[in-house]
Amino acid sequence: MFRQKDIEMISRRALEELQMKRLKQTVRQAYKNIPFYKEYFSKLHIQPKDIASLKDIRKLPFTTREDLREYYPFGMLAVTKEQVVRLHTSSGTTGKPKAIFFTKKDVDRAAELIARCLIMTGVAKDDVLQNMMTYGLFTGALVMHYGAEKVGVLVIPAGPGNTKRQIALMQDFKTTTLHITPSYALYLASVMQNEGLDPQKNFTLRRAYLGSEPYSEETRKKIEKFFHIDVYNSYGLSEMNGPGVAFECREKNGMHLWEDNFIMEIIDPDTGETKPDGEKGELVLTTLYREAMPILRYRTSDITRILPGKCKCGRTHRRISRIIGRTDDMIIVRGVNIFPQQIERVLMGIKAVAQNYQIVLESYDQMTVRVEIVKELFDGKVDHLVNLRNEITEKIRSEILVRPKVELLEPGTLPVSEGKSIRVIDKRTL
Ligand code: DLL
Repeated sequence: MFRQKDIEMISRRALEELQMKRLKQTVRQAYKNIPFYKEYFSKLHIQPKDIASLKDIRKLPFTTREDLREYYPFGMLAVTKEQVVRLHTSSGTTGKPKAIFFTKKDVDRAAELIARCLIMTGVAKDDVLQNMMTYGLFTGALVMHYGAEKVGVLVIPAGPGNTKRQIALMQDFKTTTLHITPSYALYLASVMQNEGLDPQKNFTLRRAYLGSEPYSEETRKKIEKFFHIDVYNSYGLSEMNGPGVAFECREKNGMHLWEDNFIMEIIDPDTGETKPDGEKGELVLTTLYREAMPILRYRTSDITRILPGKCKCGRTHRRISRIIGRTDDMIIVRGVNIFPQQIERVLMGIKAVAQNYQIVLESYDQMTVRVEIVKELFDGKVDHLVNLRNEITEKIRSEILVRPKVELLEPGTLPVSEGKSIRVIDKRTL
């Protein structure tokens, strides 16, 4: 059984020693058991013994999504098929899926990381966690489920959708904690609002874990305010177990990335060079404590930075900032690089904006932002709609330096997805 405080408050020196020991094991295991790595190492003229310090990690090859796809289904497995007990896949938007395998120990270790995250945010045995992520090949629900059971909370395996039933479950079983995507949390808020339900009355919610898709600080605030809860940011990806890679503590000032299980690096996505702490770049992760699928220097495509300084909570694992965007999410309009999240931040900071929006790329020069606004504004008078449209247009323009066309819509007009939301419609590639 893990001793939580010991590992979370471990001195940096002891943590680095542990990382080194585990890195050596991981590299040996990958080299010995995965032909892909063996070939790669020989091409680069390196051997496991060349990894003698943490800095030497830079000698290792990157692993990319394309590599995982190419070696699908069993090519990246480091153990026999008899040893694996679970499969998850991550499909992404295009191409072959990626297969992620777990041994029994891997399942248990992933659950321990989740347990660590939950306890860190104050969860105890008397809590009730409603797990509103999709159960199935997606890691989001199952990995959380096992971790929450490890803590001993009551887990309601609700999955997403059927929002009225979700609300009934929350009331009947006195749910205290939600595990939910930000887009579904916004939708849930809109349904409760329409039903005239007040989260402060007849509900016992205390907190929510939001992750699996990007969202802004403004969205966090909006959700916290509506539900009267604490929202904690949760980051992870299937290739690294799923949720539980990095998680916010009660300070809510960036996510502690569990460095006893992963080595993180921030690189320049164009050159692959390592960037110093504090600078923005692509997050690269190496697993340190996995049996079935050790992965070296995985390029996550996620843009973030390592936050400098120590966290007040005393945990020594460094923190990453909210994910700023993905290298493959970036859109270019009129030659300007834009992350959809910049637009979301502007929208969610405007009071009259409701919960849902969509960005439509009409051409290389023109984009339309379609945004739902509160229904009281559709009262037949047009002046305030025109003013609001101008305000939104101007605020987005000053954030991204491109003037979008803005369409104001009534709540409920845009599609809601049960899994990850699709915010950008690219008509240029349709
Ligand atoms: O989304 C795992 C997960 C489930 C994390 C539940 C948190 C909660 P994938 O489907 O493989 O796995 O997608 C991983 O989602 O590379 C990020 O781009 C994005 N992502 C995940 N968490 C966050 C977050 C799960 N908190 C991809 N903020 C990652 C922004 C996130 N983006």
